[in-house]
Amino acid sequence: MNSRLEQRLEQFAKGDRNALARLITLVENRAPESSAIIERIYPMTGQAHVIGITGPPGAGKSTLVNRLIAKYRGLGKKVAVLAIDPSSPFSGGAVLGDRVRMTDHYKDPSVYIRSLSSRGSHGGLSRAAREIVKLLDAFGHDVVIIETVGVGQTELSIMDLADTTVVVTVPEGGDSVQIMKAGLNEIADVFVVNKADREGADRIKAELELNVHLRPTGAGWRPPVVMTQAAADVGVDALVAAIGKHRDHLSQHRDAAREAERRRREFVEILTAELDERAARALKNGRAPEVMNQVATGGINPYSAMLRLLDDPMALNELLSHETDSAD
Ligand SMILES: Nc1nc2c(ncn2[C@@H]2O[C@H](COP(=O)(O)OP(=O)(O)O)[C@@H](O)[C@H]2O)c(=O)[nH]1
Ligand SMILES: [Mg+2]
Repeated sequence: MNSRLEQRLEQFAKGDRNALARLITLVENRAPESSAIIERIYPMTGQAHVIGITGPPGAGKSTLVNRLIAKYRGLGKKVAVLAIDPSSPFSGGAVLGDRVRMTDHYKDPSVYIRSLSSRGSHGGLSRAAREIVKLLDAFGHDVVIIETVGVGQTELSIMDLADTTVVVTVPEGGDSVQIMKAGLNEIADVFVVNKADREGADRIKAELELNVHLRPTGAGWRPPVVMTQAAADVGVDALVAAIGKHRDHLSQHRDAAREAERRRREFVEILTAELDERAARALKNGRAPEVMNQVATGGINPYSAMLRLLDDPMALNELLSHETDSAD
């Protein structure tokens, strides 16, 4: 680890927001130092309550997040928000809208807001999100809110990072069948029917409640359904209460087997992702490019090339070695 990075980590530990921003950028760009950074700050993590907010575009998630920030600030809590920009080319306006809406809090030194683009990042996104959440936690935020659009596998895997997952629905979303189709049903700890000022809110609430009632109650938690009007700041206190109740439930029903499983899964995920990232970097230098060229021209079959690389200790070592003298 170079001395500039050491210095940044020291500044981070002293609460320097610029250092936090720099470290997030390194992790977001999947710099080779990412793992070393997270290893260092790991002992400081585990304090924040991580809240995931997900649901269809336009449901009012960002409006709700903005309200939640104000509520948690009112309780004296330090709050961070990680907003994952949807990759859809049609969402540009909405993303800009998010930024504008959250500017209320930009000047508050106890609020940190960051957005992470999902464009073209593929599998790297959930890893970057996981590590950014760790940085926000280690920095001393009491609450870390992750906002994602509830579509796709990546978004679902990001919600895995949350202690409490809030699924936001709206009356005009049609019906609760949509939510179930998207797999959001299973991950919800709390349901929100936002835009409760609109017609049909009672019906979707009843549908969700029926659904919750029918499903097996795992560890004894039944997701409540909270009605809100985020734009008018109605029902948000009830949402804060429901989220708090879920947190209490989690701390009273700690499940050692589940926690062990979660740690095992995290370990396997980061191990395979790190191998993948190291190999991808190594393929750009050392002896791999030559083999790549032979594969590209059809001179060697890709399986022979792969086995040759992995069976050659020198080549394997190159693939797995840790190149860190790049960017900072
Ligand atoms: N009628 C109504 N509109 C709302 C409510 N909450 C948010 N909106 C509006 O819904 C639109 C989308 O909100 P936004 O927070 O950007 O949704 P997101 O895409 O889920 O983050 C905005 O124009 C909001 O002003 C609500 O409770 N009632
Ligand atoms: Mg939004």
